[in-house]
Amino acid sequence: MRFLHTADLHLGRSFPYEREEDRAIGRKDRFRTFERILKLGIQEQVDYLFLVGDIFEQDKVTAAEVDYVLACLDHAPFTTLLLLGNHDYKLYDEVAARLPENVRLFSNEAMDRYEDSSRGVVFYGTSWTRASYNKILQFDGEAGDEGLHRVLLHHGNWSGGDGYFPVDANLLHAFDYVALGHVHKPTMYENKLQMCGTPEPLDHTDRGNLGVVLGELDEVLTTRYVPVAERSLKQKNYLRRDASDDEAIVADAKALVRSGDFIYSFYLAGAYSGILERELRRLFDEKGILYELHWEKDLPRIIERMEREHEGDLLGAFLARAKAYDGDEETRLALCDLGLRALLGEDYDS
Ligand SMILES: [Mn+2]
Repeated sequence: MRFLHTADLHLGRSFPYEREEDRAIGRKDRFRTFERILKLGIQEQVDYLFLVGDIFEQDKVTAAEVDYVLACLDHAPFTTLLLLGNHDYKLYDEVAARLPENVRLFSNEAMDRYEDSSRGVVFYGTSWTRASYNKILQFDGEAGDEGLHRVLLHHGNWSGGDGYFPVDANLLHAFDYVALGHVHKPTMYENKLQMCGTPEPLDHTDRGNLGVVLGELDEVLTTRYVPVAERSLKQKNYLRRDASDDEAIVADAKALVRSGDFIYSFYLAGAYSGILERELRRLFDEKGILYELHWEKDLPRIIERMEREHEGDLLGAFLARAKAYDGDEETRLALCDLGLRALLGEDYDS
């Protein structure tokens, strides 16, 4: 029995880009990745595609998009085993009403069992019915499984007592493969227990060449992690001591941003420069690449210096009022930062 195992596509959502037009691209990326996963399944002639929860982002995906996904699965030459997780459980009735013949949706009422005796395998799984569960998935063993390989599909953590429906770690012995979803980082606990991770980056920590698990379960189990992501994250840190570093930073960034296959995250530390920031943004925008730019500023130190330098003028008066603003420390700092930028523009260099 050959299979592909994926989860956490969160179709309808995007990588959290700063700009709305980038988020529209990020949203599309996830559908392209879904299509690539289907293609991979066809190429690899798998018998099953495991979709282990959070395939959709229930509050962001449209009904037409759900239909599109189901139509794609309908045309696939393999069987899809689908269960819904904490981000798509509300779509249960909608999906159940439109379910293609070759898609099996695991019940959201009890642990569901699906036997494929011709391939000598039995699958267990359950869909979520709510956003969090303070219970542990348990399995008492079923009669009638003799001579069959047992596979568990589950959306939740392995072991651990969180509110996200973890699996009872003691039942590892009962299964030949445990296909988990939910945590976005791929984690191969052991060969027969795998958290596949998201196949397309969803936040700044989803690094690496993300993919899906391709496996074969017969006498033995073999699995392989196959990259499928549309884009991967590239991160670069720059330290700007003063204006004399600008030329080198721009040259380095220019040499780096060659490919649209990446999401570039630039982290700048040291002396802030509005001029450098604008120059970098213009460079990246011209190349049409997807990026984000963050300054790690030592704001308290900058504000302190500004207060000293601008005691008695308009800027000093603004800072005094902003510092007295009724909010938390982070809000006050952000307010000072925003005001300094508005009042000083490109001269806002620390
Ligand atoms: Mn989840």
